[in-house]
Amino acid sequence: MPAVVVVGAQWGDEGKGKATDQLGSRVDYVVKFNGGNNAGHTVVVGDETYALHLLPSGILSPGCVPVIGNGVVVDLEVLFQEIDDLEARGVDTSRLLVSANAHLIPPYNRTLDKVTERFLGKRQIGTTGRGIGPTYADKMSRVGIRVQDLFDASILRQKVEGALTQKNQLLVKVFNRRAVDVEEVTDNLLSFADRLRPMVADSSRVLNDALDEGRTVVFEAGQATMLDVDHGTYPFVTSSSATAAGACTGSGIGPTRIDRVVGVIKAYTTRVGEGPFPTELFDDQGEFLRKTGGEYGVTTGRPRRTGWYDAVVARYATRVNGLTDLVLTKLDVLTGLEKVPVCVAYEVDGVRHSEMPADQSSFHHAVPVYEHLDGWWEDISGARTFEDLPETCRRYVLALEEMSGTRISAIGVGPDREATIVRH
Ligand code: 2SA
Ligand code: GDP
Ligand code: MG
Repeated sequence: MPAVVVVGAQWGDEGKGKATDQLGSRVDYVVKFNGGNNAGHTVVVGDETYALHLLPSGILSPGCVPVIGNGVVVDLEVLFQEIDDLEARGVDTSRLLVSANAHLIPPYNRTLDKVTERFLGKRQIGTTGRGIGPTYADKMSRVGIRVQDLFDASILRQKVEGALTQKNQLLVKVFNRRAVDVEEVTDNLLSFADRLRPMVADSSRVLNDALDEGRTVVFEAGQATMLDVDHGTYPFVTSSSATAAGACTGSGIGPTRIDRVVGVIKAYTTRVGEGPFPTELFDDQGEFLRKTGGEYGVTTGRPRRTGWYDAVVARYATRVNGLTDLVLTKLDVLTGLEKVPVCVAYEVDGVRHSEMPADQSSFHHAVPVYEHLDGWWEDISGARTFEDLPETCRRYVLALEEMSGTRISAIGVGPDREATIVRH
């Protein structure tokens, strides 16, 4: 399996961190290709629980080279804090590579993210407030600051000045804030340069060479399909390409190099932040999923919105990512339900849609059509083969597989690395 892309098939927090970490022991490179420290991946290794935000999950596998690709936005303060925290716990982070073309999140973009949200009022996106949106906006507007700019103080100062010409107008005149000082920002960014320098690489070249040598590379997406800036529930999305195609632009490899695209999908659905969510629950069952599944944001601690599995979303994710297989996670959370509803289609103004409606208003008004599958009571957390699962549980998995249009190659039955069933 030389080049494998791992993406979220719903609205995030499907357990991509665990899925990537599991592959990590058999791979040479793990590449983060989009997003920044808005991501939150919890990985449980034995008695230790790690919450990763900016670093790729491969950082936890000895022998695997973690790479921050050019498509990532990097907050240097967070990067070094995360490195220090892991080192203090005995994790070796010395192999980390950072693309020279990755963009930096300057402190003023964190401020802008938060004040913009406040000004949006009812139209808020519910961002993580980490400066992600403003930094990708800068990249597209060509006023972004890149990793390589840190190594030429004069260029860096010019670029910060260029960006602040517009932003200070906005901050002062619209948001009633004080203007940001060019020298202060430049000095802050430069203070990280010496520590960053040894990690900086031409990551596109490193990865293409590695693939030429037959090495295995995993490309790990942050966020998920339904939060992708092009294919998600725009404008309630993140600002990067979280679908499989993002692995190419975000790391500098061509699409012909990719051998496998794994979609990670929960046995139910969650979403953090605002935006449409057809199968959302507002009752005790929603609370049951939140409590049992521990559905709280890894980065912000926000309670996640919860709902049933949505096969329309699964089929859509299969299509826009070209999934080769699905990893179904958190099946154990559903134990103890008499019936498990699964959304098989939507009804919009009396019309049945079995595929994702192409227009946003229909999706906002979509009413789920449910099939009620039989539940199971047995504790499944010790199951290690498909046959270990109770019959109704097996039928649930096979029904999801049939509805979602892709083979389910692995099933998560608990947070631990070992709590996984691999189907051959
Ligand atoms: P942003 O900050 O600009 O990327 O926010 C835009 C939308 O994207 C959503 N988003 C996420 N959704 C789920 N999980 C994410 N990571 C953290 C986690 C989230 C947390 O793993 O738990 O801790 O709250 C993540 N990151 C961004 C966000 O909610 C907005 O809807
Ligand atoms: P990510 O953003 O997709 O990496 O996912 P998060 O780490 O934000 O959220 C997934 C959570 O589910 C984490 O706390 C994982 O430890 C946990 N998890 C992953 N797979 C399973 C599983 O199969 N069962 C249970 N119970 N928890 C799981
Ligand atoms: Mg997460």
